[in-house]
Amino acid sequence: MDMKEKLEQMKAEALEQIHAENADLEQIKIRYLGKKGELTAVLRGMGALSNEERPKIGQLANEIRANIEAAIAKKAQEIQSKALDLKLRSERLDVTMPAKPLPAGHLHPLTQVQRQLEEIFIGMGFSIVEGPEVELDYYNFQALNIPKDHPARDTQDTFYITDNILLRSQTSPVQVRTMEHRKPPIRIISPGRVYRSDALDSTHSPLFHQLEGLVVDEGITMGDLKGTLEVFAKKMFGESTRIRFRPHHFPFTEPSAEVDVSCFVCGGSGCRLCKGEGWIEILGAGMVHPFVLSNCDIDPEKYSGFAFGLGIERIAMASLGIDDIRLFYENDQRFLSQF
Ligand code: 2U9
Repeated sequence: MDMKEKLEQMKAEALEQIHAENADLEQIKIRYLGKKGELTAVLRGMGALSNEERPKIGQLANEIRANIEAAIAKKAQEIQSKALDLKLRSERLDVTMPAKPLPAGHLHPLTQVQRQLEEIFIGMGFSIVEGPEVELDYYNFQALNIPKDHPARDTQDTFYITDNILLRSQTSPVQVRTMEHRKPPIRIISPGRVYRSDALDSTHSPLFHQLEGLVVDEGITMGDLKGTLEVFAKKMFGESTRIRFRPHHFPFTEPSAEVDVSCFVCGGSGCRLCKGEGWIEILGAGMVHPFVLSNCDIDPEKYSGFAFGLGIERIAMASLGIDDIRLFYENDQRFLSQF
């Protein structure tokens, strides 16, 4: 085989390898074009050629080198664009697809019930007021007609910080503070955290939430209290709900009452929720004691008022059918996500 044929054959071989499916271009380059490559070896043997043939073969060899180089470059380009194509296809993204919904949380059941209560009273013209949870003994007890030696202090035993500073055991100090700097007419509710040194069990917690209400104006009567609570009960538990007042005693109201609603599960005939009673106790209320009005510089001869107080946990447990108060504070998603 003369040199020309050898070169042509080498070219054909090289091109065939380049065009093969899984061509290793780097290997092919070394094999044919490298310093110890086949083309280089052929060129080395050119000394044996005649003067006439040498430039022709030289030219042919250069052409073949250029051909192989071009074929390798073209194939490399193809491999690259094929890979890019594959990558693009596998990463294809439809930007018009709707986004995956993010799991959204919701309000704590106690907050839901608190908001529901607030809405009802706002609808009746009350405004919301808030106050400190760390209080003076004066605002939590003394101004409310509960002096230092009063037995009511036992049932509302709270956490003392000093002799005169404590965690409030009711939200009533908020109303006292309001009466001190705002004169009647007053129509407010005070929702918030309160504290009592009770052991934690299924119905007691050392931290719980209250919502209290206060109305003070000229000519406020027990009839206003009953009407207000009746509207509240119907809005909260359903239009067929009735209310019942039972005489009671609170130091800060006179007269005082505990208030029941007709059972919203059985309608009054007796069931598991109302323990066969037909009635569920939901709040305490009464006419603001004249001493309390005087303590706040409001003339009890001119003004009268009513007040009420309820435990938000108690309302939430009754209306949501929850039998253990501790569930509210454990932050267990299996519980919370049900509401
Ligand atoms: C002022 C005057 C009077 C607030 C009242 C109650 C009756 C009451 C309890 C309900 C369940 C507390 O959470 S509970 O244990 N509250 O029965 N609260 S009257 O009376 C006031 C408040 C402020 C200045």
